[in-house]
Amino acid sequence: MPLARSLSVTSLSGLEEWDEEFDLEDAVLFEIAWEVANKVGGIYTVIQTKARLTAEEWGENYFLVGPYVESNVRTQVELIEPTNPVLKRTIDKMNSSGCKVYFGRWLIEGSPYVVLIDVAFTAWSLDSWKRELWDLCDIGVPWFDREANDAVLFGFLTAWLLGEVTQSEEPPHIVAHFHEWLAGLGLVLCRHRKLPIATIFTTHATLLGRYLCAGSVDFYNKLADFNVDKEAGDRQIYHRYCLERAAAHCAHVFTTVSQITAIEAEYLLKRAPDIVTPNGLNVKKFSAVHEFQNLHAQSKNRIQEFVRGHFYGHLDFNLDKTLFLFIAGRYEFSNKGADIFLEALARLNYLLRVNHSDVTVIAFFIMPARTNNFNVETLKGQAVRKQLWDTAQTVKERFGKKLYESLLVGQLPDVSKILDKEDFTIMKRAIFATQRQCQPPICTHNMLEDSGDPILNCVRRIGLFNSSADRVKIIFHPEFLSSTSPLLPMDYEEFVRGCHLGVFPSYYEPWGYTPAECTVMGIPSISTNLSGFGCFMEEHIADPSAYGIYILDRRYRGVDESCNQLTSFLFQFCKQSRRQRIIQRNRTERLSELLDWRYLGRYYISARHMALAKAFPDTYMYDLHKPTSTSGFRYPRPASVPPSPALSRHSSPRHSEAEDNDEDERYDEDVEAEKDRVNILSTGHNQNYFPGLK
Ligand code: G6P
Ligand code: 1S3
Repeated sequence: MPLARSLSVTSLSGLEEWDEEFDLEDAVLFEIAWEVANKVGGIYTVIQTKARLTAEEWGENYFLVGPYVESNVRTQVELIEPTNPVLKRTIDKMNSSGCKVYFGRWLIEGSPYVVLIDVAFTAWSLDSWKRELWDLCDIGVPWFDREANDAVLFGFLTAWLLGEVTQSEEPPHIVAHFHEWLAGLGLVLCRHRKLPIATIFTTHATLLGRYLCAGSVDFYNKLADFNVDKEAGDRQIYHRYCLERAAAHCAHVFTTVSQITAIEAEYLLKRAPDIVTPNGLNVKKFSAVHEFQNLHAQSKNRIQEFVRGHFYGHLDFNLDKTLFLFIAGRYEFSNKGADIFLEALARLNYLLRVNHSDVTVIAFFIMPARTNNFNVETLKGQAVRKQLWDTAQTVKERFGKKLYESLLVGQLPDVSKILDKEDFTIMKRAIFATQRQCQPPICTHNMLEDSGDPILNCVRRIGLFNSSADRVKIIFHPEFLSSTSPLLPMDYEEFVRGCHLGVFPSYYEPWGYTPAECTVMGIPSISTNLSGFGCFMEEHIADPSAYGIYILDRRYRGVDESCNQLTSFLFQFCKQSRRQRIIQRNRTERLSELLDWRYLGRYYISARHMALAKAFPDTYMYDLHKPTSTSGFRYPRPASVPPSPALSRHSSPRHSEAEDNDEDERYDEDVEAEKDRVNILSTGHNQNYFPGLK
């Protein structure tokens, strides 16, 4: 097989240079997951964003293995003949034995090779493989669990594939990295068949953790007490749980995506991870600092347009003083913290009202639920807005024509006559069309389970119905965003950029990509100390809130107290001036390098080296005492402005409350960035803080 290269990964302050000398010349990496070229949830993001860095490191020796899903392949994968002779032989052999295995390039950054397996095509083997699984490990998979059946097929097929690769004349050193329980059986079989393969298993969320948290249990305080077999049995997921636990125990190296999931795994899967592999992102840095601020302004304008339509007839608030908050993700009402977000919004509404605030808050809930399309009232809102725009354009044209004709004959127009009766009629008709008997809708779609929907029921209970008196308005969009939507034609990234604050007060969140994505786009966010992301940021930033990373305490406080803390974060945020928001966004964006795979990829590299050394001790050595944790590394507190944005004074001596103009904002941004830079350098915190700046 062609040669692979080793890689030097960006180092940040407080961490020694990362330039691992590990000879990977005859090693090959397979990464196996159900979400390869198949978006289901967060694992897709992990694999897709990491591909570029991994492909740089492993070159032609990197292969992703996933399920063949025709609709995905049509849009994301270029099918080609296998480039590698060993793989070609393997795939041909499997295909001539009744399987359907495809080879191609996944059309994402890094264009990694993918091996895609059509599990349905081999469904005829399901019964015999299930019997084998039972004979081997006493795990019985019930016929009705479709996902588990897929996991069995996928597991046997990936083990078959890897087994064939090891049969070549000069087999390479193989590392096989399996993600999540759905791919875990392949690992168990590789070990049982004693294949010469270094194996890694990563869990992104434990099955039991997710199920237990969704119920009403005091999860984190009871972690040590759960009778795991009974709990899994009660929830009818015992067979899945066994597959997950077996994979965790059979792996040479076991990893979790965060420290909090490490603790969870230790109690629920009964194995502590060998290393934590936090999730990164593929960060694209803009060459100019202001570029992402401009993008915020552009996207915000588009959200404002939508709001103009949604609230037609009730636009009695100042859009320039309206803040857009949002929560987004899988619709797990309490796991994702939508419950306490709503409660905090009700309390915020009260605070804004009694304090006679002129700020309005619009909170978007982007969580997919079962619907049968947009509702009429919502679509009508956008149609009315469009009609008003068209009317304004018509009158403007007529007005312009009359003005032009008057100037042509050398006269100033008679302003009292320039709009005639017809113009007024057109305008009055348009205004009449904006009359509305009902309040602006909460939900943009017709919900199939309206009466049982947790968000809608909570809104009914707290009474936030988008009335004029309310300072907090709610819009529930129960579908993921798309740039082709007739209602809100924006993709997720554009939408996030246009908002002011992402709110993710999750109770169960092994990592949490949503606040991480906000950070790299320079949008502040609220997460919790029960989420992997929140804990990671708390560990690595001296004063997270100064950087727009608000971390809610859901670990040591009761629900009501956490809710009060969330309300206070929101209220403080509402009190910021535009200038303070701009400065805060600049700071938030500065953290993005911390979340870049170029930096976080090092943990995956370590896990692979560790696995190779365990599986092939004669060829590879790994110093198990080598520091791989980031402990000790911390971003310093920003120098220029006191930590809490609510208390901070403006850093420019020229400032007065009245002058909130962009010139001054720009000046402040630059002054602030420079002060922080000087501080970092002079405190010696940061020999290598910004790449290229030593
Ligand atoms: C960006 C733009 C500014 C704009 C500001 C609005 O910084 O570059 O021109 O004034 O966004 O910020 P806001 O927090 O009020 O949406
Ligand atoms: C899981 O996806 P989820 O949203 O179901 O895996 C993600 C990727 O590791 C992680 O970010 C998330 O917290 C987990 O919950």
